[in-house]
Amino acid sequence: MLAIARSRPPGPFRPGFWRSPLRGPWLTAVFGLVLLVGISVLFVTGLLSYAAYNPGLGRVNDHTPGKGLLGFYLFTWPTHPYWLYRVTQGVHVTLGVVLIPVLLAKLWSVIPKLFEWPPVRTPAHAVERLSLLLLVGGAIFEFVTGLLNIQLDYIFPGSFYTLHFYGAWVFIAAFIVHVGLRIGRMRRALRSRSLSAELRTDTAHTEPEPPDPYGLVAAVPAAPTMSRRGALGFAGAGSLALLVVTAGQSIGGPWRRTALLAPHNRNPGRGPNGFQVNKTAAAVGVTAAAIGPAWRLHVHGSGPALTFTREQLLKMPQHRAALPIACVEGWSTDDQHWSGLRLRDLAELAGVPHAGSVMVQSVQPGGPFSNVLLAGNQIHDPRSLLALHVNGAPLSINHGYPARIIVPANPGVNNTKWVGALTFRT
Ligand SMILES: Nc1nc2c(c(=O)[nH]1)N[C@H]1C(S)=C(S)[C@@H](COP(=O)(O)O)O[C@H]1N2
Ligand SMILES: [Mo]
Repeated sequence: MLAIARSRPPGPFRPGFWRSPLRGPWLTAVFGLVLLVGISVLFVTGLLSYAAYNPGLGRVNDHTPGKGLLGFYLFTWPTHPYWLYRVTQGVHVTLGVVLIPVLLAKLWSVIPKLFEWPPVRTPAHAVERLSLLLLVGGAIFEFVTGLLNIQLDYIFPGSFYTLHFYGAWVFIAAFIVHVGLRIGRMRRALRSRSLSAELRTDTAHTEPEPPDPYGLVAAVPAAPTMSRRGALGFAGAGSLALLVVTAGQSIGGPWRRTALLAPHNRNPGRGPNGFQVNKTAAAVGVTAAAIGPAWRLHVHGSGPALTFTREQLLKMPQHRAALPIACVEGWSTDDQHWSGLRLRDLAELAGVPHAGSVMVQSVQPGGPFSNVLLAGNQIHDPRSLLALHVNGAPLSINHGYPARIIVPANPGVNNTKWVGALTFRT
């Protein structure tokens, strides 16, 4: 041990290397408190997002069939209020983006600890450092996979859910241990200085925090080039800027134009079909032939299969519902006025009036999202439609012509476009 201690490498491993006079337990605790609250909300909204897919319905919807006990909290996702998923997922994605500057500031404030020497002092110290590896690694993994997913669409084909879901549990376990170990220290540190006094202190009057036993305060602090107020303001302004260019994609209305970071066309055109398209028909290989005059809807239930042309569907009683599309990527549309057939009427036609689930199949070839299971409560909600029209016009090809699913509070991905078959089961 002594030999290792003596062989301390140069550079960041030397106590004199880290010289910012701002680092200290108080500043770390302020960022830590914001992350404590924010990450708790991220975790809960993330669990809700997973529940919203109704993975309990079976293999078709469940992208993490090996989850075991981790699905303990799953429940049937409600259809009320109809904007539920728009809010929970909008908060999840927006908050995740907004917390990035705070996460970076927090990591900056503790970075000297990464270069502790000797790297391991005692077995307990080794366990603690390992838990920090899971904590920091887990945080970076969750933020990076989340960001890639919202910016580049499904860069991890089919497995984003698996990675982000298991990553979240690893991360949250390390997070809970970390909070348990540090909450006392955080509270003491927060009480050690007054926030309002810090916010009135300029650079010239900025003094280092008193030396601390944890090694955050610089051993040889440099003269300040920025106040603590400046550091908090810098991170806060970063978060605010991200909020302003992100939140509009979920809030909608005139705010949509401020969503500069939104990956999905901020200006999706005019007219009845002028709202965001996630994937175009061409992008997913839906051919003109598959949705042309030869298209049929096949409805399976208790009796022989029923087959309908679009004209036949249009002659049946049409119902209306004003519902948004809300995507797992955080963007959502404003309420659109859909009309078409009620899923519960189709269930009745199929001879399964008390249907407990329906398997929705798209004419889209292959792909993990062309088959979806919807639950009984979703079928029986009178606003759940197999939509043929939107805002008074026939669905455009990119919005799912000839027919698509629209269900209140349903994650966008389960509102299947270009539907070819429905199979109702009790
Ligand atoms: N067949 C099929 N349906 C689909 C998709 C798809 O790729 N294929 N994308 C889903 C996703 S992820 C979303 S968010 C919504 C978007 O609907 P919109 O493009 O009409 O806005 O459609 C869903 N329905
Ligand atoms: Mo989506």
